[in-house]
Amino acid sequence: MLTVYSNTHHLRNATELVGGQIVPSYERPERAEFILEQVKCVKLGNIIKPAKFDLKPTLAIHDSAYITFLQTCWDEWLAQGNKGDLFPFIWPSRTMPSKRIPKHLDGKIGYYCLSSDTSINAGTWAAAKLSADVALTATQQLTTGNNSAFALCRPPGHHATNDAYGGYCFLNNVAISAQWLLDNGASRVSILDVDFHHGNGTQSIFYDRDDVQFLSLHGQPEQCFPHFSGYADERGEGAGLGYNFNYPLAPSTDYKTWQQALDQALEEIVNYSPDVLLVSLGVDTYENDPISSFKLQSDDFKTYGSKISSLSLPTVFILEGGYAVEEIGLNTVNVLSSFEKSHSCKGF
Ligand code: SS9
Ligand code: ZN
Repeated sequence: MLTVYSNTHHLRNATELVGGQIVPSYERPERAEFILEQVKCVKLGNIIKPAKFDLKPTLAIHDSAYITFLQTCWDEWLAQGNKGDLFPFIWPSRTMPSKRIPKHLDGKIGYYCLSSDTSINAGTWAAAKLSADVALTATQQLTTGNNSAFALCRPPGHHATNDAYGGYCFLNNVAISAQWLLDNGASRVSILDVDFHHGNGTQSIFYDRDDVQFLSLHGQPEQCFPHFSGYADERGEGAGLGYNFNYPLAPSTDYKTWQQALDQALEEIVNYSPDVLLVSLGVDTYENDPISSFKLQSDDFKTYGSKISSLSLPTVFILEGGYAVEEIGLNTVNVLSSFEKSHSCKGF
């Protein structure tokens, strides 16, 4: 399987508010380095650099004022005389809804941000844009004779909505890729999100559409981030009703139970019969993940990699979360290499 990678992800290296202290974020450069090392170690396949895309595919998913905000907020923060990373501190709320977009940075950032775990600093916008380019380049491979590819990208994307960032995500890489496919010959795309956290951003972007089917296995929102979406009764709306599938699972779910949910999701994908499958590949379902609580073991990632390959669909894996950095390479590549071992399909 081909991997798309660029070391410019290093531009994203920020802090996080953990336990009342500002510390290096769990979403750190080492994550991608450990995965790259393992991709090379098992000889997964060629490693190519991302192509450069203009903003068109990004603006097909994201609000243009939101993109302008991401491009300019760091300079605005510096111009105010600040030195540290940029965090939000006030949000619209139930009694104070966001009818207007504030002009002051303090207000704007609350408007465009959904969680305070994600700070912004100098390289953030450039890295987020490059991460989307990595995902798009991997996706583009399906139109040039490859039947699978891996986007080794960071920062991740699945929590980012049309106009909000958070959960370490700025641009929704998988959503941008799905839209690119629809604009380049696909009629139906399925997105399977196996990250521990609910892909709230991806869900919200395609909630009223029937050309993208979204399925997510995740920790139940009563207990797990992002807390305000991911319930099983969120099935889509309007034309999208019946095309959104959530499988919320108890915090300490083991592989056996997780796989039962995966089997249900795979059945729905077969019923939908998409042209392409995109996998939001987060390996924070691992038993030793520092911020998640499922109990998957390293070999379980192999088992589900070959299950996904049994769909026989052109497939792009797009990296999302996974924070046990020492084992992130093994777990990620276990999915990819066992997928590859049994995968065959008609080209897209
Ligand atoms: C709050 C932690 C919030 C959650 C980040 C979600 C990871 C995305 N104690 N951070 S894959
Ligand atoms: Zn996650």
